[in-house]
Amino acid sequence: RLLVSDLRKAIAEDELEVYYQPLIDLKTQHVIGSEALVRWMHKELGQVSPSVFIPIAEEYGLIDILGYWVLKTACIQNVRWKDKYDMPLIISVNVSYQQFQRNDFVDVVKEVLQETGLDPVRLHLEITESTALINLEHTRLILRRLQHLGVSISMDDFGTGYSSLSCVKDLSIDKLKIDRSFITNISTDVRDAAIVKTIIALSRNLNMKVLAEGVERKEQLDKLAEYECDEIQGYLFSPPLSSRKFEECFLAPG
Ligand code: G
Ligand code: G
Ligand code: MN
Ligand code: NA
Repeated sequence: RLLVSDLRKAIAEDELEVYYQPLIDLKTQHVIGSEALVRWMHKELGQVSPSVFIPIAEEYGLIDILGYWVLKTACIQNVRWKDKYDMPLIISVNVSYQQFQRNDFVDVVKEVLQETGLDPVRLHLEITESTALINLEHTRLILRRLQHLGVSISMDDFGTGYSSLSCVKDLSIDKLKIDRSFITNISTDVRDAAIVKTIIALSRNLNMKVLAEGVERKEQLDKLAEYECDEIQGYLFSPPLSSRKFEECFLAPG
């Protein structure tokens, strides 16, 4: 409960920071954008993981304001980078189920796009299967409205839910992000390799992009290249970085 009031303060007092993890085009090995990942440096506890405080924010009604702040901060940063480096990058932002269920969610996204001047085609929103399946009719409608704005939809942690195939059957998804649990042993486990190969083929056949999450080793990358995965993300290339570090490492010339 202490964390709840601390989190409330952290949101109000700017103790949160958005980190950016590069998304890499596998073929060219170029950075094509980043995923925004929120970080909290607690004054006494140090770094608190979002896997701890996001669920708290969801439980105590703080996720709307937190999610809005992340979305807006990430969009502003992306526009800044575009202006400074003439680099049109993708910005991929996680959306919690509660944000997604709000009936003004599309309006909020639209407003953030207008206020920040971000080109909607640069914004990707990540939702999980469980979020998508809470109310399939609602999801279908919301995705259509977001895509009408020009925004793309990525299915996060793909393959870990109970109805992964229903999601791709019933919804208009632009990108599958293959969960890292399938990637971990891809170079040694023939079953994992077969599953990943199949998800990549599925994406191809349904005109979706496909990204592999949690790529940490060269052997994994080689397999994914062999299977012609579009994009990768993971420690092999870079962990999530502060905006300053991201800029230094991937944008600043020289
Ligand atoms: O970055 P890290 O692996 O520590 O994140 C842990 C979990 O927190 C992941 O599931 C990630 O999707 C989630 N997460 C990180 N940032 C955000 C955010 O801004 N919004 C939401 N809803 N989840 C986030
Ligand atoms: O659930 P989601 O995919 O949004 O969560 C992304 C999380 O995965 C982030 O918290 C990020 O820190 C973490 N992550 C990113 N790359 C790697 C990686 O190569 N290995 C592992 N174990 N985690 C990673
Ligand atoms: Mn994600
Ligand atoms: Na994921």
